[in-house]
Amino acid sequence: MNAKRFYITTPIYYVNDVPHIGHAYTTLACDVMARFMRLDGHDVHFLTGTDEHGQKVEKAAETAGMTPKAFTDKVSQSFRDLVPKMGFSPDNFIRTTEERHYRSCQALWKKLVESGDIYADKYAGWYSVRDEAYYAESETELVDGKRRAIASGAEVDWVEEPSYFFRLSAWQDRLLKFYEENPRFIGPDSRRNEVISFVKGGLQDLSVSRTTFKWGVPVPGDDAHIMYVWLDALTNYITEAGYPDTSAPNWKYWPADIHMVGKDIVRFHAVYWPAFLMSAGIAPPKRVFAHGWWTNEGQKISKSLGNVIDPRALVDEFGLDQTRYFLMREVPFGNDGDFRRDAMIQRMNSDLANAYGNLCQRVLSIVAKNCGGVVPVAGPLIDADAALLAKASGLLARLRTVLAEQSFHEALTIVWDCVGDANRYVDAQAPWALTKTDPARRDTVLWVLAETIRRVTLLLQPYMPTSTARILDQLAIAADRRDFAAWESALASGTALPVPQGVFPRHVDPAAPVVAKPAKKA
Ligand code: ME8
Repeated sequence: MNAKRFYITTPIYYVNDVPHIGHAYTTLACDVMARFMRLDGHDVHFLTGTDEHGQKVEKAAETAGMTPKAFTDKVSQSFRDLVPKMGFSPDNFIRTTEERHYRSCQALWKKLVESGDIYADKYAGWYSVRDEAYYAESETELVDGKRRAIASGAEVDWVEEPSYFFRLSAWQDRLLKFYEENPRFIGPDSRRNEVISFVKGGLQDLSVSRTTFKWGVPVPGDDAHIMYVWLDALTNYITEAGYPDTSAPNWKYWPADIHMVGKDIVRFHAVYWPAFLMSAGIAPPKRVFAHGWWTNEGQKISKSLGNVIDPRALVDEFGLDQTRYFLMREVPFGNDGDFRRDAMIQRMNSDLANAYGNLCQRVLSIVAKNCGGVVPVAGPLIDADAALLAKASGLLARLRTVLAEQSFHEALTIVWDCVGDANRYVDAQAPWALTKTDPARRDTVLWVLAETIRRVTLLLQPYMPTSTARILDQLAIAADRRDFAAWESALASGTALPVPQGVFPRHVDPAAPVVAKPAKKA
């Protein structure tokens, strides 16, 4: 079978510090997307990894009293450890300190030289080590009358050194044409507009090498120069595809379908990266999608405030799938969002325990108690049955549409709308009361509900892989009937079901007990 390919990437993370919620968030979004596309029959390649070069990492190693190599080995491992902890399913984990990556960067550099887009000069200007980025004087301001910084607070240093430049200014019109011809290249639209106006404002040539430190990929033929860490880092996406060997097996994945990024690094991915690639004669990625930033209980997250959110602690306290669900549900993907404990607990109790968990538990318990623990037989359907089944059946198409736009929260809203309908249907049909009066009708109602739970649960697998696996086990769905090819394989009456068990416990906050509201009724 020649499945449609889907290559999705996370940013590669700086190893100057341990993972925080921002890292977990981007990778989680990619993970949900990758799992959804796999279930939908695509040949998926999902890449994450670590960005290990540059001044920032070199300094962090120095502060830790370690060599850059030993330091990056250690911190990179903490990002790798986040993979099982968060239930991520990448196909590979790349490190920019790998040999194959040096080869790829140097090959790309040579292509840029061949195309006439690299020239030697001298850089004199401001540089932020925190952002690993150059800033124009006009973007900086004096803080306390001495140090210069940019608006986000990152300090900048004056840098004056010999440097190679990339002729970015020459790419302005071609980039604008590219955005015009590829309206889906940047999402969401607000970011697309920002990028377009930035490029329209005029592009300066970009300094792409440094001479004042050593921790990076040497410029081919001039190893006094180390490649600019962003040129090095962006290249990871094609290194993984086998570059410069375009006959490598993974090259079939290029161009990438989505680079998922945070809003702060859009410019690098949507301006510099397509310019580098086009200059080297390589197709640019198909889409760059930028998500917003989390605050913590209304406050900007920062190390100095000591309010950094450790995703591992969230999983330990609230559970893996609960954390995954909350992060994807609470904030429209693309917007900024605020992490609040009470909101987390509210969602766990109201959406998961009360609405979805309770639906599964109620239905499966009645089946166990009243139908001999087997999938009941459905008799003739009345309008209410057909309406619920039709709603559930239409979910897959709707999710395909919204997830193609990375609208992760909307997909969940759509599914929960159906869960709400199913709960109202249980109340209206009251199957428990039918045992004495009309057991055949009771069986039909329970079949309709179990089939609805099957469809809903298939779709929730990308978000909550562990809990949904348990629910699908309780519905006795075979492992090879859990992808979307099995969407129309309705529950077979007579199948024996295991004893049901609750999957989403209610959470009582020991710190500040919260009385959760019951699931909303429309
Ligand atoms: O930028 N909320 O690495 P990084 C949400 N190495 N997301 C956040 C966040 C917050 N409070 N804080 C940070 C790099 N992020 C480069 C990438 S790719 C070729 C090179 C996000 O470790 C941020 O937007 O600084 C970015 O996507 C990632 O976490 C941080 O990556």
